[in-house]
Amino acid sequence: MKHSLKNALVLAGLGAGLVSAPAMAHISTKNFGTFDGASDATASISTSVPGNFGWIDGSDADWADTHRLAVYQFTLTGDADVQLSFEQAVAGGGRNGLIPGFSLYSGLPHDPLSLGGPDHDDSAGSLFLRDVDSGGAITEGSFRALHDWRITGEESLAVVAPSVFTYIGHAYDGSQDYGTGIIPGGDGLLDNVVTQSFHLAAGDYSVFVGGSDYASQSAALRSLGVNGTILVSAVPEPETYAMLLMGLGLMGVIARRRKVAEKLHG
Ligand SMILES: [Ca+2]
Ligand SMILES: [Ca+2]
Repeated sequence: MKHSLKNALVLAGLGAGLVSAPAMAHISTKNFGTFDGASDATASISTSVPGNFGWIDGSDADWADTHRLAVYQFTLTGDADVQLSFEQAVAGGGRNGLIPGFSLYSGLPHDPLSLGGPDHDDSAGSLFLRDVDSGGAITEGSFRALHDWRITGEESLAVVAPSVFTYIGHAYDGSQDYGTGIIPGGDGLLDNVVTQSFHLAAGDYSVFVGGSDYASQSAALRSLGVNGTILVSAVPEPETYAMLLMGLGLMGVIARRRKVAEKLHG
């Protein structure tokens, strides 16, 4: 693409962002909370997404618009086994039907207060990052379902501190092939629920959730309910295993001594 055209697109995007910013739901997260990984815990939060394709759209070559996804976050202060589950929210008039998909990343979006505004795909900074990271290709947004990606709320091409999402894993409901072969990570059972477990170290994590129906991009945008659940399971510490093994060993010694004693006195 010619440089002048790219600049025009950046300026057009900047203009569109400024005009439509108040009406758009830029990145704001639902916070599952902070978990220490030493005890079991769970949390559930319901929200909604516009359209049924936000997640799967980010698995293709031109990425996707984060406005079509919901964002959850959580923090671990120690290692933990974490199960994430997302399902359609059937409550509410006509809001059911989501075919959920999600990706898990380490990293968090900016606190909107720290930049004067939340992260969004069409900030001048995000348009610049998209241009750099795509090698100049046209992108639909900043979201990438299967890779690391970056976004910012900074309205300047001189991006100082983008939010960086480092890809960990993904899963989606059912099975999808939009012409490039079966997209890996489908659970093969189209029942409006998807669940996946991860073993994670202490840190901050973001989960981007949206629809997995690639073909529905041509349909009218409908707000679809989603219920997210996190289940944190304690991981036994190495010392716990050691104590367990020592305990078993001690019981063996006691049993052998008892046998010896019985022989001596029997
Ligand atoms: Ca796309
Ligand atoms: Ca399923």
